[in-house]
Amino acid sequence: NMAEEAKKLAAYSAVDNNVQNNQVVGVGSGSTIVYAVDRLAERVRQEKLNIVCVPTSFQARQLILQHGLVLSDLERHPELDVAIDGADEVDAELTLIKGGGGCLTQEKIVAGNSKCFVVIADYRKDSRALGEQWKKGVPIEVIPMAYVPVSRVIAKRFGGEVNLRMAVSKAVKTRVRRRSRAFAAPFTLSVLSGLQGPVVTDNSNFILDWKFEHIQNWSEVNTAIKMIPGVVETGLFVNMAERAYFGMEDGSVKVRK
Ligand code: DER
Repeated sequence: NMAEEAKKLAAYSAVDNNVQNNQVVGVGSGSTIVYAVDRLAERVRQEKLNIVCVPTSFQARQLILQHGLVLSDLERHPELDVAIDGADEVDAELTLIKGGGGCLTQEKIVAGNSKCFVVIADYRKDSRALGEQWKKGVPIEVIPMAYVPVSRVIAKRFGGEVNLRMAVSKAVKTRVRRRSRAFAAPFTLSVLSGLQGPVVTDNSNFILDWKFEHIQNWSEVNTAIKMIPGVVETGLFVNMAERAYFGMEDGSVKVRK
């Protein structure tokens, strides 16, 4: 569909214009990055590129391994040449909301230790101001024992609504065909497990989603939230992205610097 095609356009353009031989590449998380890893693997094969990849989540680690790319880490490569990652929303100043997929902490660490941080996204993330299109709020990773006081402090000091992100497991449908003649039709056993407690991150923490009401000074808010005892990281990436590649509906790629 159009959004997936747009993700692929952005991902291919970013990889083709920002990855060279003998580089250490940070690999983000989410769905757009999958196209970037596809293109990275294709280029490694075609051009015999010698690159190593540092993941930002278990998901990214699996993508790297599944594509036969060389896996590395920050112990061996504390400084990366380029990091490529998605975003939930990008504003005119290249401030990002990230963490829709719950990987914001390792993503910010990798992005923060890269010489160049490049964002890839489809047109739905291309906003003037944060909150225009992304309505799920700013993700904030917190130490589990502190999620209630942290939620209260944020709501009190900055307004809006703060929710603990809950895991929803999909219904499991198992078609069990009954032996007896009486029940010729297949008997479907569906187990709807519903809410299964809070989402737990790769770092064994919880995620709060802060639905802010007004545009803020994101740099000040990011720092203030980061200082609240119990906060591990915020999904506000301020002054970090070098440029953003947007795949557009008309098949073009828009670059914001
Ligand atoms: O959770 C994350 O930070 C992801 O990178 C997210 O911001 C983008 O995910 P998407 O590419 O699936 O939209």
